[in-house]
Amino acid sequence: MKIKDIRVIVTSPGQNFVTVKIITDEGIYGVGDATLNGRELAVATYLEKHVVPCLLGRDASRIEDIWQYLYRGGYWRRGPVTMAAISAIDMALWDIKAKACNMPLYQLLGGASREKIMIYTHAHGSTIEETVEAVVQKKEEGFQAIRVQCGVPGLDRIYGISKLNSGPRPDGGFLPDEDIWSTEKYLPFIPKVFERLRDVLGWDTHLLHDAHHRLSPIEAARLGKDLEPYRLFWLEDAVAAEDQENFRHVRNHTTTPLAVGEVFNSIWDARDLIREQLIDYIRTTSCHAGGVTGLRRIFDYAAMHNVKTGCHGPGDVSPITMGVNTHLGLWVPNYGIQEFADYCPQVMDVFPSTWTHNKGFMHPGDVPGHGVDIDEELAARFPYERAYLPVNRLEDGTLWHW
Ligand code: EZ4
Ligand code: CO
Repeated sequence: MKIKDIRVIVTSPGQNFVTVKIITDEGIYGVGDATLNGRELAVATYLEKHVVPCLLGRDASRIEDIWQYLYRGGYWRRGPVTMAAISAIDMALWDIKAKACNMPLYQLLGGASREKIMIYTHAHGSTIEETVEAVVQKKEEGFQAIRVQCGVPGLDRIYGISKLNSGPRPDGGFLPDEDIWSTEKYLPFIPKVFERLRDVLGWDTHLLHDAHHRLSPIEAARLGKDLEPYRLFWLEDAVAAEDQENFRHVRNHTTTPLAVGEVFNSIWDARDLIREQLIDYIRTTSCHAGGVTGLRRIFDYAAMHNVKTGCHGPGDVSPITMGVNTHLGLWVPNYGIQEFADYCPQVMDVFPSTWTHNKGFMHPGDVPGHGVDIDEELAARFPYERAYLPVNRLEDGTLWHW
């Protein structure tokens, strides 16, 4: 089965998504997600100009060889743009292989280890009471795990959830919005949010929190300690993790479980964290860390070291990534949880999907392949719009982590 054509499709049904569609000479096709929020066109160009020409005519069944060809063979290894491109090709090839075998992807991986996978949703508010209300509502919808973010008094935005842009520029595009941050205001406040939540909810709901890389190791250690009484499911991105050593400091001081990895794009980013058991959950996701092939390798390595999975699943990765992650989650022995931010109906119309969610759990469906497709005609009606994640500054103007 030879690769006959590869299309790179950029569409913006409310959010920019980059999709790869690989078509074989036998008529079977597969799709993969190459979305990299705020840098979409870099990946699309990388694919169109540098990857697609090398793959036309190749045997679509040789997934591992193509992965190595693009990773080792490209000489310039890793990096978010390269790895998003490799991820999308890999997902599309696994989709093709599973369709050719007439099996859902999870069967090829080794079959289901569970009936359904637990997901967590998001809830936030600008005050504690608003936040409590939002969390209670998600609980009533049936979610057993909820990520909670709350506005900090004195800061005008709820951090870590913004998708806003600064408004249209004269050319119709957008530039990054700017947030303001104060660790001094945040640190003493956040434990109060969880204290109140435990008072209202009791102990049978999993609560998660995302610090979005904003703390120093000793600040994160303090937060982890202060949150211990409220038994979080995890504290996410407590510190920036370019330096994996940062996590050792946090780990030494707290029993609050730690999760990191949404910005990682290879097993090397997480090697020390996993090998030394400095984290509890690895958050790499299929469209950024090498597709099925990349994640499978990271997850097996994590399993040897008591680290569970907790894939990134925000609204700015496409439903294809959600589908692939759900197959991986149904199979992987060391499953932890899957983030699920959900999509607006318009996005789901562009990406018809067999995965379903119900009362806090997902299933990938049982059609051959990974079960997610793209409606190209509909996608063409939503052209790319330049958009960015916000940037973040301290109150004195210093550029900070977003
Ligand atoms: O900032 O998806 O856990 N989820 C998150 C997300 C990420 C965005 C980055 O594109 O932290 O909101
Ligand atoms: Co996060």
